[in-house]
Amino acid sequence: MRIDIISVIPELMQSPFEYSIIKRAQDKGLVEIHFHNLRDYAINNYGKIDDSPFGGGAGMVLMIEPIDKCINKLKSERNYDEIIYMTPDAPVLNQQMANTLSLKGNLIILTGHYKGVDQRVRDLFITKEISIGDYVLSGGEFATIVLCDAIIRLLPGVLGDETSALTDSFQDDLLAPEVYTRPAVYQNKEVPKVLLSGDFKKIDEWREQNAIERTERIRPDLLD
Ligand code: 6GU
Repeated sequence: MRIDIISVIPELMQSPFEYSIIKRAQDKGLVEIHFHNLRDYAINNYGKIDDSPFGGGAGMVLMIEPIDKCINKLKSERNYDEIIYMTPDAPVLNQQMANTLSLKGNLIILTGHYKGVDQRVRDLFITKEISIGDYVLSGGEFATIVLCDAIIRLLPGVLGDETSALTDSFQDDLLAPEVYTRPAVYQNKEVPKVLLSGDFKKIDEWREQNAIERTERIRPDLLD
């Protein structure tokens, strides 16, 4: 997979890709991440990429020309499966969407900033719009990192144990069951006995039941 990320502040997004699972995925050649600074596609020598909204109002709007130039340069080099715009006024990311996107080859992610982008960018270039939840961030950069992480960890070969992504919370619309490790007793708090029993059929049943109970208590909406 190849992901091209277009942003006004690509620096803000670099370090999360330099550690742990996401770093290893790149080192193994399973994903390539390319950052593009929108400023490099500015319409003048002063680096202009935004302007005030027609009709008035607060904030600046990202202009269409720099985004057009950047997206079209990328599209002239390869085909893209999706051109995604990160914005709070969009469908909210869930595991199903991450699963679907993890099957794609080439993605562009346009990261919004300021008051957003000229609507014609969305109409002309964007194939999918994604929010990461019902709250407002100052820019789409952190949302972009969240989306990339959710996708990359699903790529075959990224997680050591192939089953571990399948047992995540949400893969079957249930929260993950509780987990425990040593010591078996801590300040009089005991690990559920079944987990120490060595009876794997019983353990699987307990985990399934625990997942259902936790989902009913914490996220009943998932069971609707
Ligand atoms: Cl994608 N962008 C911003 N700015 N805020 C958000 C978001 C995205 N998703 C939730 N809040």
